[in-house]
Amino acid sequence: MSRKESMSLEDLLKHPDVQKVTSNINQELVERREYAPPVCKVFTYPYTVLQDNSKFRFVIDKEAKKQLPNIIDNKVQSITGAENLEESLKEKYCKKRNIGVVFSGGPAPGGHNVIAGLYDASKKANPENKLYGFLLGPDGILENEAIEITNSLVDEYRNLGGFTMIKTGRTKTDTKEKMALSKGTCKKLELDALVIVGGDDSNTNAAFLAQEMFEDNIQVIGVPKTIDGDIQVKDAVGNILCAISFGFHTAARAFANAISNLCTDCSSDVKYWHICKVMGRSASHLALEVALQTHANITLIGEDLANYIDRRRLERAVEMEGIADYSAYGITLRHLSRVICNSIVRRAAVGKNYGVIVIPEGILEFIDEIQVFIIKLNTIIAEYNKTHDSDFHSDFPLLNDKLEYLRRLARLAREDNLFSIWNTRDDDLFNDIPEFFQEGLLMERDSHGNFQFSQVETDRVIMGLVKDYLNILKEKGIYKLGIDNSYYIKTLSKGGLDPDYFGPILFNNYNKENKFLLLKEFIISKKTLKQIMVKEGAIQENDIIPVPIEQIYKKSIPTFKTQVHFYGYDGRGSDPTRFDCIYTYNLGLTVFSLIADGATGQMAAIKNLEMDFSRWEPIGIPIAPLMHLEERKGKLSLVLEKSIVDVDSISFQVVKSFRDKWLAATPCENNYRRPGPIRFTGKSEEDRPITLVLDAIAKS
Ligand code: FBP
Repeated sequence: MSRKESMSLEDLLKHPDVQKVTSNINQELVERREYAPPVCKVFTYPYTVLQDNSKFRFVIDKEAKKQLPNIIDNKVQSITGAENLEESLKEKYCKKRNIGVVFSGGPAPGGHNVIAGLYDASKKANPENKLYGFLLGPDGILENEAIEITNSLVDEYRNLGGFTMIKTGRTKTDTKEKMALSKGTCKKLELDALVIVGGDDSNTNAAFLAQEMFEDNIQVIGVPKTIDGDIQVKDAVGNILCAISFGFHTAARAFANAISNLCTDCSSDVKYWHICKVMGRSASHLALEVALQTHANITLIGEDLANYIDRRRLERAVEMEGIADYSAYGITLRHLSRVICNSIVRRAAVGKNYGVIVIPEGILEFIDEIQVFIIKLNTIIAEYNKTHDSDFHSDFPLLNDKLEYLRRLARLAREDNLFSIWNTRDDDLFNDIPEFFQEGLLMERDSHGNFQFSQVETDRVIMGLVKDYLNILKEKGIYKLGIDNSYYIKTLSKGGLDPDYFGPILFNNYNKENKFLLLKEFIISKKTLKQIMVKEGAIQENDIIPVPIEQIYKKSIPTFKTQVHFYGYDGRGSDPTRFDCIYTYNLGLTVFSLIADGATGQMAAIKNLEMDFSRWEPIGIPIAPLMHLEERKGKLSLVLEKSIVDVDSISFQVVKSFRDKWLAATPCENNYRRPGPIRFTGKSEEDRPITLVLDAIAKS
C-alpha cells in the first residue's frame, strides 16, 4: 500500500507517535534534566561558614607576592554547615547580591551544573539574588554582553554537557585596558562577585581580577575546569586539595568508549592498527585514564617519554670513550618510532598484525628536539611581534615566507658571528622535517601564547616514521606475521607435504609447542625462499616452489594498515558522567558559600574527590600562592602551574606494570576492557576516574 492510499505526509507529521520520535526532547534528556545530584552534608544546612585552615601551606613566589599583594596571604578555607548564624552574619550571608558568571576556554562537561548549583544556592539564600551569565567567554565581560540566568534557563540545562547556555571563548584579560573594561562592566552591573569557570590560564585571570577589584569589594572566585585534568592542586608537602578538574572524567569515559569499540573491531577483522590521538594539550592525564579504561595495546605517556634513557647508547659511550653520552637522556622522534615498531613487530610475530595505539595530543612537547623548536619559535614569533609592533603571521602568511625569515635569522647570526636563538644548525634540522609538520610548528599561537597541539597532526608525524622503519624491518626480515602452527600443518598436509620435514627449513622456531611459527629472517622474497629450500636440498634449482609453501610464505608478509582517529571535541561535548554531575553541582554550591562568606581570589574545590562521596569536603583554595613564573609569548609571566602526569604516581606505575600484558604480544587473547558508554544512572556507572581510585588506594 503506498503512502497516498494510507495517510498524507501532513497527517503523518501530526501523528503523536511521529511527533514523539522526532522531538528534540527524548527520554534521556528528560531524565537528565530531572536528576538531582546529591549534595555534600555541609550544604544541607541553611547556612555555611568559612574557616581559614592554616594546616595547608604553599611555597610563595616572590613575583606573586609583589603583583598580588591583597590576596597572596589567603589561606585554604574549609566550609562548615550552620543551623543558625548570629544576626549580623546572617544579614551578610543573605544580603541581596548580583553575581556574574563566565565560562572561559574549551568546554568541559559539567559546566551547566556549576551554574545550577550556584543559582540554587544563591536563590536559597535570598530569592532576590540575581545571576548574570556573560556571553561568549571573557569577551562578554569586556563588552558587557550578559543575560540574566533564570529558573527556566537553568532547568533547561541541568546535567547537560557543553557550555551551550552562555557559550565560551578564549580571550585573555592580559592588558591594563582589558582589566579596566572588565572592572567597568562589573561596576555597571553592580556585581558583588564574578565567577570565572576556566582552566589554568583563566584561574590566573581570576587572581589578577580579584587583585584589581579588591578595593571595589568585588569578589572573584575561580572554578577548576578542563577536560585535560591538569588542574590538580597539592600543598607544599603533597596534601591533595583538588584531585582533578571537572570534565576530565566524562571526556576520558567518552574517549575510552569509542576506543574500546575500536579494540573490539580491530580484533575482529584483524587488519588495522588504529591510531588514536586523544586531547590533552600538554599533560597526558587523559591518555593515562583511557589506558586504564580500555587496556589498549600501546599507550604513550608524554611525561614518561621525557624520562626515557637509552641505556644501550649510554653503556656504549662509557665502553668506547669512557664518557657519559647525555644525548641518551630523553627521547627523540626516531627513537620513539623504534619503540612503537618493536611492539608492532612483537604482536605480528604472534599473528596479531592489528591493535590500538593511544597517543596524547601534547606528546610532542615531551620529545626533545620538538620541544626545543616549540620554545625557540614561540620566542622568535613573540619577539618579532614586539619589535615590529605587528603580527608575524600576517606579515609572513605563507610557509615559504616564514622559512625565509628563519633562514635570514640564521644567516645574520653566521655572518655577524652573533649569538642567535636560531642558528644554521636549527635551520638545517628544521628543513629536514616534513612540510606539513613545519607548518604545524609555525602555526599561530592561541591568545595565551600556547602552542596549539590540537591543530598539529602529531599522529601523522609519528606514524610516518613508524611506517618507514617498519619497511626497513620488513626488508631485514624482522617484521613478519607469525603463522599459526595448526594452519601450517593443515596446509602442508593437504598439499601432500610433510610439515616436520619443511618446518626446520622454513622457520626459526619450529616446534610443536609453539603456537605461532616465524619464518627465517633470510626469507624476504620468493627468491630467498627458493634459495634456502635449494640449499637445504628440499627442492632442485629447476623446481618451482611447492604451492602450499608459497601460500605459507605469502601469509607471513604483513601489510601495515592504519586508521587514524582524533578524540577531543566529541568527548568535550559529551553529557557529563554521574561523577561530573555531582562534582560540578557541589562546586556551584561551594562557589556561593565562598561568595556569601566574603572570600575573593579563591578557587572553589572539593577535597577528597578521590574518595567516596561521603568524604567529599568543599573548600576554597587560594589562587595567588599557586602561581609561579613561566615563559609565555616569549616573556616570563605569572601563571597557575599546570599539573602533568607524575611518573611516580601509583596510577602511572600500574599502567607501566600492565604494559606488556595489555600489549598482548603472546598467542593468548587480547586483554581489552570494555568500559561501555557513559550511563549516568544505574549501578554499572563507575563513581570516579580509575586514576583517582588507584591514587586513593595508594594513599590509604
Ligand atoms: P581548556 O584548557 O581551555 O579546558 O581546553 C583544553 C582543550 O580541550 C585541549 O585539550 C585542546 O588542546 C584545546 O582545548 C583545543 O582548543 P580549541 O578549542 O581552541 O581548539
